[in-house]
Amino acid sequence: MAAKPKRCEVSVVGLICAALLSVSGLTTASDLTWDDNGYVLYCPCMGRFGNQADHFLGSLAFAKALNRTLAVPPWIIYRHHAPPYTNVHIPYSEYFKLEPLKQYHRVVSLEDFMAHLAPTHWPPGQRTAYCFESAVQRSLDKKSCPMKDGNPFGPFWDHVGVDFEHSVPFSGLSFSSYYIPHWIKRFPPAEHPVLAMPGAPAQFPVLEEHISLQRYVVWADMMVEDGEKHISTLLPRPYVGIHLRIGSDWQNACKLLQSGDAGPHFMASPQCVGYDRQTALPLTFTMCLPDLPEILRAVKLWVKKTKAQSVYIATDSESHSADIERAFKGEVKVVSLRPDVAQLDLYILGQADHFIGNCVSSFSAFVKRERDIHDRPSSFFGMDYPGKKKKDEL
Ligand SMILES: Nc1nc2c(ncn2[C@@H]2O[C@H](COP(=O)(O)OP(=O)(O)OP(=O)(O)O)[C@@H](O)[C@H]2O)c(=O)[nH]1
Ligand SMILES: *[C@@H]1O[C@H](CO)[C@@H](O)[C@H](O)[C@H]1NC(C)=O
Repeated sequence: MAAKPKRCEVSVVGLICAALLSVSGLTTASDLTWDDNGYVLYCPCMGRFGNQADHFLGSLAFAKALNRTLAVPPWIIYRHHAPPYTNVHIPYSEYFKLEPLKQYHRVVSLEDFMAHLAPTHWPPGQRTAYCFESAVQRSLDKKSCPMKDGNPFGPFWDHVGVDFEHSVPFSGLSFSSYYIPHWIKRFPPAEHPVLAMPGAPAQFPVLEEHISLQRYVVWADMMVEDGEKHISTLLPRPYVGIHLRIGSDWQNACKLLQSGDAGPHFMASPQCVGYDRQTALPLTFTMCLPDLPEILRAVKLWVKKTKAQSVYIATDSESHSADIERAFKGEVKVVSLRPDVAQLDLYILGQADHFIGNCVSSFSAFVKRERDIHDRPSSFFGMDYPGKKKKDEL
């Protein structure tokens, strides 16, 4: 294959160029050699993007600990409100680069694994599923791992083109680091080359020790280009980015906090209250579901502190942009794109001069982790100085 161009010039043929790049970027069979230390395959079958991203970091760490290559799955996007009204499977590399992951550990995209390795090394007839004993009890036939029972399980493995012929149930194991030697002993790669699992071999939320793996999750060039274009045309700096997670599904989730006995750890909340239950700060209802006065208070505070020229609002429902504009008497530009691709919101929030997130949301957590890597400041609604990182100069 001819040497591929390093980048596309920005031009009217940009799209064509991008298409050519992605074709020449395809891994050829000869690039891929079988890893005798085996593979980890999983379905990112729990939750939407933020949950899947948390699980991805844990799975990456798990594969490395087992010294198996991670088959990086596509993201599952639930498009039930808009065409095609079904699950869409977006290759990892559409949003992020695969290459930087390799600085941490061996990876291959699940698509390349299926196209170039599976036909020879993991052919139909030899596809074994691995799952917890307890999952077998929940399966339809009570005998096999429920790999394809229900949504998103069935559509995912159908998309990948896999049926499972055998099941290996296990118990007495978990995905924490304590059990790694047990995994290695229990499933030597010579006998169990491909550990395919119905869910991520990871915990939610992401463990504290895996947060820094976010540094290997690097935006794809097309995402950067698109994101930067929006920022430079719409958002005079400095700008404050905010994540409003306030829709009806979220309102219901936050109700669980109102009883008061939920404790500080709820979904992604360890990111702001602290991972240690003994020392965790209290989690308030407002931190989960900020009302308009709290949204305005926090935005005003950080716009003032950062002398922001504009505010970017990412939202799962309402943007409250009119209220926010009014709060600044029109002197601060207020922008909300409501993009079709939620990752564009993530990108723009990641680049903001200050970010105000929702502590309980894993969508916010993605942004917070990325910003921490680059030393960009963040806070949360209902809590201006998260964690121990209280900055005196602010
Ligand atoms: N575009 C966009 N989508 C959002 C925003 N907030 C939430 N969403 C959508 O709602 C989903 C929320 O699910 P997750 O990403 O898993 O994050 P979470 O906030 O922890 O929510 P749950 O998984 O529902 O508990 C996101 O993946 C998006 O699809 C937003 O600000 N902008
Ligand atoms: C890990 O796997 C790689 C690739 O198969 C191999 O070269 C290496 O020796 C393994 N490391 C250990 C510690 O087993």
